[in-house]
Amino acid sequence: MGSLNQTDPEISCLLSLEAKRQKETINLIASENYASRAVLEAHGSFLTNKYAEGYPGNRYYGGCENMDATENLAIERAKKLFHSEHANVQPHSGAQANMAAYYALMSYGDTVMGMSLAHGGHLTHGDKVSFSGKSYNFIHYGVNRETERIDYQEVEKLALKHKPRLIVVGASAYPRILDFERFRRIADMVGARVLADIAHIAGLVAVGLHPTPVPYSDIVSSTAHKTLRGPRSGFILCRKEYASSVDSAVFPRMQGGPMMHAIAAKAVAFYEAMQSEFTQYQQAVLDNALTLGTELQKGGLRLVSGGTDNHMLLVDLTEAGVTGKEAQEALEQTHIVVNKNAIPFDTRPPRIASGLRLGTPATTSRGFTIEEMKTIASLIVKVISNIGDEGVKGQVKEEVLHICSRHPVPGIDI
Ligand code: DSN
Repeated sequence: MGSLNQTDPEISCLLSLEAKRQKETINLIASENYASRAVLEAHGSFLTNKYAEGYPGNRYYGGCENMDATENLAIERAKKLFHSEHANVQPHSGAQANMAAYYALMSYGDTVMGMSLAHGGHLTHGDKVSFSGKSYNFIHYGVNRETERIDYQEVEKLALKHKPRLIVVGASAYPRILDFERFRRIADMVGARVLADIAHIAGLVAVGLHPTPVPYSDIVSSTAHKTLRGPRSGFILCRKEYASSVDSAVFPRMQGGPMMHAIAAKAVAFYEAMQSEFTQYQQAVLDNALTLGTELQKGGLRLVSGGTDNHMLLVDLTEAGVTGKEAQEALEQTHIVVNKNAIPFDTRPPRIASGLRLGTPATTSRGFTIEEMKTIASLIVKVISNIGDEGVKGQVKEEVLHICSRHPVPGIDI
């Protein structure tokens, strides 16, 4: 067997093209990041060869001694990083972490509350097209029309009315602090349990730059690849009393063999997140998001909720007279990559949307400073204010390529 290039030149070529795309674009997708070379090495390793169904010390296959040690390291590091009593590092993704958490806490058909996708929640928080909406009776809460922040009074009212078995706290497009303690108090009024989904904010939580949900939640689910900068995958934290329900929900109920290469890469990411540089990185993510938001506002763009407390911003393009789809496509022509996003109370369908979601985890990993965020904000404003102007887009693209050339992408050396 030869190298990738010799064995499969087509895929090898696509990898090279993607490396070039990642190097030559400014990535403002709030849920993406660049994993380190160490994380990529573990993830791309021969650990993919090994079956290890079961848990450390209790596997269904021989030859698992190194897998046991690897998974134990990942578990211990996750527990230490998040101050949690128990961790399960086997979920393949955030959606699967949520599925396992639901299995551990509910029966099919139970009533559960979660944030509406249209207001910033996630598909797996009960959207009707997702397994979650099909399997459980979801009641959705959202943001207040005036403040565009979670309406805790509405959450309380809905909880008292519907008496859910579980309240899910977490979001994919919410730029403000989540008050986990408040959700716990509401849940306690009706005897509900709390699942905190920290997929987006895990890196900020790990270093204390977002309040931790761990003391206020029964289970915490997360991905490893967003602000946490690990491999594409999920994991679960919980109290000891839920350890066996969570573990049996993940395996054998939901998954078969764990992806040991991904678990090794998660262990590396947890280790990296314990280093002091990681705290500095997360602070820079916040500083960059704040600067990007302030500069966009100076350029005349409206931010949902008036700003950000975390790594992301939601831009309302209504007054700019441009749809999210148009803005995403125009920016992509200039090598600035973003995603269109519904804003709360959006009148447009999600495929068009009235907003853009922007985030700073990836650019910050690449070493962008607040000075560069100011430039990027001005470029975004320029493109949006001149949406059909090819000349402007050409100029912006040149500037973007120049900025990108000064910042190598971590982990990519081809
Ligand atoms: N698709 C992810 C995001 O972009 O937020 C969530 O699963």
